[in-house]
Parts: sequence; C-alpha cells; structure tokens
Amino acid sequence: MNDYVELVQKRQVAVLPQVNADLTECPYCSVQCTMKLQEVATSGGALYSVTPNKEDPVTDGRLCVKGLNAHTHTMDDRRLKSPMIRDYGRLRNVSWEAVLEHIRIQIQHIQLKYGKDSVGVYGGGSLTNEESYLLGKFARVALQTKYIDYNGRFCMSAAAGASNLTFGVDRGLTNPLSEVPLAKCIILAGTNIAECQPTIMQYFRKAKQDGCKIIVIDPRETATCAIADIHLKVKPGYDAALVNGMLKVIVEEGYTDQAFIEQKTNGYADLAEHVKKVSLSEAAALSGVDPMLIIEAARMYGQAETGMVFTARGVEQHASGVANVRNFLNLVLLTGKIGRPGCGYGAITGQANGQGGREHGQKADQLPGYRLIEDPAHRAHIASVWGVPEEELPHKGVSAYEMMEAIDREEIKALIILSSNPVVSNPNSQLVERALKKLKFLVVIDLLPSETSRFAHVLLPGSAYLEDEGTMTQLEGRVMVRRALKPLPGQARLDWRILCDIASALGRGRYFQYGSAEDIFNELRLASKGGLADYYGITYDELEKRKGIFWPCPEEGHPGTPRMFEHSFAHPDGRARLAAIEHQNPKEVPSRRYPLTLTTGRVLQHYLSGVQTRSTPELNSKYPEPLLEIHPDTAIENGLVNGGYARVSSKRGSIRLKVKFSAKIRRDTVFVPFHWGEEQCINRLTNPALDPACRMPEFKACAVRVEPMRA
Ligand SMILES: Nc1nc2c(c(=O)[nH]1)N[C@H]1C(S)=C(S)[C@@H](COP(=O)(O)OP(=O)(O)OC[C@H]3O[C@@H](n4cnc5c(=O)[nH]c(N)nc54)[C@H](O)[C@@H]3O)O[C@H]1N2
Ligand SMILES: Nc1nc2c(c(=O)[nH]1)N[C@H]1C(S)=C(S)[C@@H](COP(=O)(O)OP(=O)(O)OC[C@H]3O[C@@H](n4cnc5c(=O)[nH]c(N)nc54)[C@H](O)[C@@H]3O)O[C@H]1N2
Ligand code: SF4
Ligand SMILES: [Mo]
Repeated sequence: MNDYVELVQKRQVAVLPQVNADLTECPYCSVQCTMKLQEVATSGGALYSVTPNKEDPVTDGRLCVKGLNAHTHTMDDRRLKSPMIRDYGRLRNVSWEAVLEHIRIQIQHIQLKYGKDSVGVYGGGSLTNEESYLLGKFARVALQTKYIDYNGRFCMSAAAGASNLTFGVDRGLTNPLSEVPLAKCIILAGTNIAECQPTIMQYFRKAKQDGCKIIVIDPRETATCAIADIHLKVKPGYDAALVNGMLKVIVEEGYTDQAFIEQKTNGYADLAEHVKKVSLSEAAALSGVDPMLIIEAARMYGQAETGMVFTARGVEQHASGVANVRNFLNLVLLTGKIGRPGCGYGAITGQANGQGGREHGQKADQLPGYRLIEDPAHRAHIASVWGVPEEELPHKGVSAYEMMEAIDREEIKALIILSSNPVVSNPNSQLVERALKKLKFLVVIDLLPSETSRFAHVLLPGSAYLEDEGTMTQLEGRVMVRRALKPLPGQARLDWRILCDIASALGRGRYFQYGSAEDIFNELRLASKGGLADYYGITYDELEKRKGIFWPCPEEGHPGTPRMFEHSFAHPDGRARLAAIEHQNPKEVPSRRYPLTLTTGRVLQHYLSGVQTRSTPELNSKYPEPLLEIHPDTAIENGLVNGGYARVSSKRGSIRLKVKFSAKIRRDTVFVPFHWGEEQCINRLTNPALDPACRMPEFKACAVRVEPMRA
C-alpha cells in the first residue's frame, strides 16, 4: 500500500464520524487525483480529513503528500477575502463596486491614451477549461487586446510545438495510462514521475513486473531511476545529440519498421541521410554518456515489440526544446511504435489543467479548440460564436516572457494576471520585477499574497479549487468535471465571475452573460466544434456518468478517443513527419568564469512558485528552503561543505543557497528547485534564451559559478 494512503487511513481513525463527505480533485499536478474531503465540526472549529477515492479512474485511490494536504492553503489565514486597492503604497480593502469602477477608469484611460494593445492579460494552467476559454475571450472581446499569454508557455509549449509539427495535433499522451503495462520498453526522458506525478508510478512498476525494460534519461539519478534498467546520465541540453546516436544504431542495425515508414510518414530520406553523418563517438562525447550504453539503449527500444516514449520538462525546457522532442518522436516513428496498444508517445503534462489550458485560447496565437488566430476560417468561426465582427478580433501577440520584455520597454502599460506568479516563475526574473514596477496598472487575481501581488495596484480575491466548479483535462486527455464543495470565503468571487464583472464594467457585459460554469462550457463546446481539440460531444451530464471523456469527441454519444492515431495522423495527408535534427548546444555553455551547468526543477513537497505549498506546514516543514544539489567532488573542489551555504552566480544574478551533497548528480552539473522567491529565487539566474518556434525559455541549462559563503 502507498505510504501516504496508509498515513491517511491511520489519521482517519483519530477523526470523528464523517459528515459532508464529498468528491473533489487535487488542484496540483496533471494527474488530477480525486479524493473525498470530509469536514468535521469540533469545538475548536472545523477539521478536515482527506480520503483517496477508490473509484478514481486513474489512481486506484492513491494520493501523494501534496494532494493529501492540498485543502490547507485554501483555509490559510492569509487567504485573500476582499478586493484591495493600493493607496500610497498600502493595500486597503474596498467593495467590489468600488474596485470595478476603479478598474474601469484605469483601463479606459490607459487604452484611450495608448491604444487597446497597451493592456495585457496573463493566465495560468490551474484554471478550469471554462476559465481558460473565458480569459482568451476576455482579452480579445472585452479588452480587445492582442496581448494575452500564459504560464503554459514555460511548461507545455515545446512538446506541443513538436507534436503539432510531427503528428499534426498535440494531445499530451497519445494512449491512456492503462496501456503503459503493455509496453515492452519505455523511455523516460527528462521526466521525474516519482516526484512529479507520483500516483502514476504504479503503471510503470506494473510494466516492469511484466518484463518491460525501462530507460531513464536524466542528469541526476532521481527517485524515478529506481525502476530503470539503464540510466543515461545525460549532460543538460544534449538530449538531441544522444538521440542521434540511438537513431544511428536503430537505422544501422535494422530496427526500423519500413512498412510503417512508407505508409505513414514523410521525410525518411532526409533523416536517413542525416543519420549516416552522425558519429556515435561524437554523440557520446557531446552527451557525456558512454557509447556502449547508447547502443544498449537503442537496441532495447529498437528490438522491443511494443514501446512507449515519454518526455517532460527536462528535454523540453531548452532553447532547442521543439527540436529535442522531435528527435524523440523520430525514435517512435522510425520503429513504428505508435497508434496501437502499448505503443505511443507522451509529453507528461504538468499543471492540473495544463492540457485543457493550452487548447482554448490563452495562448497569444490561438483561439479555442486549437484554432489559430491568424487563420481566416478559424477567426470567422470564433467570431460567429462570440457574436463579434471578425475584423474586430485582434491578431496574435507575443509569448509570456516577451510580454514581460514589452512591459519593460513600456509598450504594455497595464496587465491583468489570473492565477500565476511570474516574478518567481519567469526566467531572468529580475527583469520581470523591474518591468512590473514600470506598469501604470497591475491587477492580480489570486488566492494568497504572492511575490507578484507585491507589485499589484489592485488585488482581487479569486476562487480556490474547493469553491470553483468546472472541467479540467488531465494528462491523458481525459476531460473531468470538478464540483464545488465549499462556499467562497469573505468577499472572494469565482475567477470566471470576476472576468465577467470586469467585462461588464468596461461596457462589454453583453458578451459575458453566464449563469454557471456549465453555461460557459456549452459555449466552449460550440467554439471548439470542428477544431482539433473538439469538445462538442462532451456534456456535464456525460462527464458525470462516464467519469470523464477523452477528446476529441465531435458529437454527443461519441465514445471519445482514448488512443490517438490508430488509422492516420492529423496532417491533411494523414502522415506523420520525420525530421533530421541537428544537435544544438545550450545557448550558454560553461566558461572559466562560470564553469558549471545549472539545471532546475521540482521536489516532491512543493508545487511551482510555491505560494500554495509554502503555506502548507505539513509540506513546508519537510523541505523548508531550496537546496543546491551538487556532487561531493565538485563541492569539495569549490570549497563547499555539506549543509553550509554557497553563493551561486550566473551572468544575470547571484543568490545564496544551502548546499546538499549528492553523488547522484553529474559532476559538471548542479540542480536547484525553483519553488521559492526573492533571495532564494533560482530564476534570478536562469537564461531567457527562447526556442525560435515555441518561445520556451532555457530553464534547464545555464552556466554558473559556486562559492562558499558564511550562513
Ligand atoms: N512535486 C511536484 N510535482 C509537480 C510539479 C511541482 O512543482 N512539484 N509541477 C507540475 C508541473 S507544472 C510540471 S511542468 C511537471 C514537471 O515534471 P518534470 O518535467 O518531471 O519535472 P522537473 O523536475 O522540472 O524536470 C524533470 C527532470 O529533468 C531533468 N533534467 C534537467 N535537465 C535535463 C536535460 O537537459 N535532459 C534531460 N533528459 N533531463 C534533464 C531533471 O534532473 C529532472 O529530474 O510536474 C508537475 N508535478
Ligand atoms: N527555473 C524554472 N522555472 C520554471 C520551471 C522550471 O522547471 N524551472 N517550470 C515552469 C513551469 S513548467 C510552470 S507550469 C511555471 C508555473 O509558474 P506559475 O504560474 O508562476 O506558478 P503557480 O505557482 O502555479 O502560480 C499560481 C499562482 O496563482 C495562484 N492560484 C492557484 N490556483 C488558483 C486559482 O484557481 N485561481 C486563482 N485566482 N489563483 C490561483 C497561486 O496562489 C499562485 O500565486 O513555472 C515555470 N518556471
Ligand atoms: S499532486 Fe498530482 S499526484 Fe499528487 S495528489 Fe495531486 S494530482 Fe495526485
Ligand atoms: Mo508546468
């Protein structure tokens, strides 16, 4: 039994009889584990206990430590309960009426003076589908600005870009998780599932029990490596070189599926030509992986009857993120391992609604249902659903970090942020702090004070997962409906309601007349109809009955699509695209002044910018500050002691971190989690070099120096 489940069951014994038992979904990662939250009235106030849901369609009633404690932050004393306006530097409580009038005056004034595009919108992947959809509509119809983007730019954009180019559509997993145990070989590249999606580890363990070979590619020996048959300890940023070596072995030793290549793909001649030129010893030298291990891994995957490849941010968060993922997709296509049971690809989605949040129009170049804002037919369809003239729809804006640069250049004068903490999560975050200070007007809608809300002129109390009904699309592409369990605290309002209220204040209320999340969903269904991410056939009733539906689901009664690409790919000719990928070095390589590579990521106990998990004592006490993971040899060479403090510096900045020796990391690499702000914010150091296609920043490789420092 899962340790945490055991813990909860023990804890429950100590709790009073259950009342109000009801089902909710974890607000954190993309697995969207369901659970029962039970409120127990005691003389000292309400107590809560959490029970995993045995009938969960994915987890068999597992929860990780974050899910178990998720409700805590929603009841934190610091929870925002009233709208606030900053006056002479201090935020003071005001009524909704007053704040909406204030917002109207500020926005109208700024737009009149500087144009519609002087106001930007910044969203997030924790929002429901309804809210993500509405935020896109709000930017284009209420504000009529081209500037909208969201934190998914830092998360799923490279994998999405690669899947679109290769398959013609991007759905995180091409197969349901239930097929993982059917795979005979699995590649886990830059994905630390044991800490980041712990409740799905069971599928990989089951596969292994059934004889599946598992290859993990990561610069660190992570908790996920416990199930690895081979661990390729790649140098950060060198996955494409490593995969080129594997492709060479696969082609030369004849593990390619020629019938599949001929019938279902384009681009083989170019790729075969490119592979001829690859040198295995060069691939090994670049990636820092023993050539014999590259050969062994290529044989393992190439010879397996069935197989799956999974990537996550380790491979994707690079200035060559799209190319990196495309090379992994070459492996999949060359061996014909897709479109059948136990054969497929998965980009392990990150945020709770990282999948749905990227489909319905929060992205600068996108309209709902994966439609494109620069495609005339797509614009016409959405304009008709929204009841606005097509010419009135703005064109495309820029990506999340580029919005920050536009703010810094004072081209964007006002910003509305819903459910994100960009001061902690953007690369080169000192630029973000400097830029936000220049804004004439910043509105932040959040649950709790954050590093970003310190810069807000207006702070609005939004809704937490327990209060907010709506649909979420989890990592498999399964849409699920989450019901509200609790009333909103104080004057807090539902996130979607706040958007409608601001739209009304701006005189655009007639486009935002909804009585419930379901009303918004029904409009989203129409907007997505005929698009690549088609939700038209999905209704709240069916979601309840069927415990979720996989998109695309083009008409009511349609069974949904658990496995993609069984017959053809989504490009007009039905074929997938192979591509010759030239390896590119990270944009910043180590030098004498900055001799080590910094890579960043996550730990089990914290979530993203940490606002929610740092306010949860059960989590924070287990991991109270960011640690610099460094190999003991490298640490000693640099005069560091285990448990002491180090100054870590890149060209962009310098912070102080506690040192943790770890023989599990490469000697040339250090790792730091990014869940903290201010003096502990590793993004003060990261490189904002962006992928040319998807605009993903290079979070996973920059050059740093470490020096000892007194506590
Ligand atoms: N506990 C926890 N779980 C989470 C989250 C969280 O904040 N905390 N966030 C959620 C979200 S939004 C996301 S996007 C996912 C992220 O999930 P993951 O992508 O799995 O998480 P990361 O820790 O960012 O990176 C994964 C691994 O990539 C490795 N890596 C670094 N550089 C490279 C490289 O160049 N190549 C390769 N092959 N590997 C490399 C790191 O050592 C790390 O172990 O997790 C989700 N789940
Ligand atoms: N160095 C480095 N940086 C990274 C990454 C990395 O691996 N390394 N990963 C990147 C990735 S993958 C991601 S996804 C981003 C995430 O980056 P962010 O979007 O900044 O992270 P969150 O912590 O999710 O921010 C959510 C904020 O919204 C609030 N919030 C949460 N839920 C709700 C809600 O339902 N309604 C409202 N109104 N507010 C809510 C929270 O309190 C919090 O303040 O970070 C990126 N940054
Ligand atoms: S954080 Fe992810 S794995 Fe953990 S309980 Fe929440 S949804 Fe499940
Ligand atoms: Mo993410």
